[in-house]
Amino acid sequence: MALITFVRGDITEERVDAVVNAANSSLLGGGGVDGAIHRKGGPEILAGCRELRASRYGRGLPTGQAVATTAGRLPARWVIHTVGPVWQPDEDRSALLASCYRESLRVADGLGAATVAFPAISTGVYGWPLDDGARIAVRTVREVETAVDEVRFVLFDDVAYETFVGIE
Ligand code: AR6
Repeated sequence: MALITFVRGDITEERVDAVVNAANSSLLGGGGVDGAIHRKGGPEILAGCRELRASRYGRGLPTGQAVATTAGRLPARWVIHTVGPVWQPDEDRSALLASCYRESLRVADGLGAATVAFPAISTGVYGWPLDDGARIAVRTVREVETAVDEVRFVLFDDVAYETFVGIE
């Protein structure tokens, strides 16, 4: 079981082996965490994503799955891209959100990453309520069997930080 830690900050500044990106299926960039990672990490990350689109993921990365590229100029070795579900009030998509955390850690294990930073997947542009997104994130990571030593949740503001820290 990994040690779980929480910090307030910008995920692109974390010194970890792998940074998880809240991407979209296209893998070709976007706003929020995704935009920040590509801006700061530089064109090598996008080049890696384009290669994935030209090979294994011709139709894009499905929701709930994860795949790694270089981290370019970020102070990390890899970016693990995962696609969170868009919040749907009339449909329970929690299993897909839990899958993002589980699959990202499975990819991290495959890479031999010891430290992994996660953002609050789906709780921005994709509209997932923060409380619920935090509960799924923390509880899923607690239950996963992984060789990762530390899972660090990197929360962008005080509200997100307090919410994650308060999950029982
Ligand atoms: N560091 C840490 N957390 C951040 C940062 C940052 N630099 N920037 C935003 N957050 P989002 P999603 C927080 O929208 O909801 C993109 O366009 C933010 O406050 O990045 O999964 C993709 O291409 C929020 O709590 O991801 C997809 O199309 C959390 O990170 C779509 O957005 C996630 O917000 C994915 O939406």
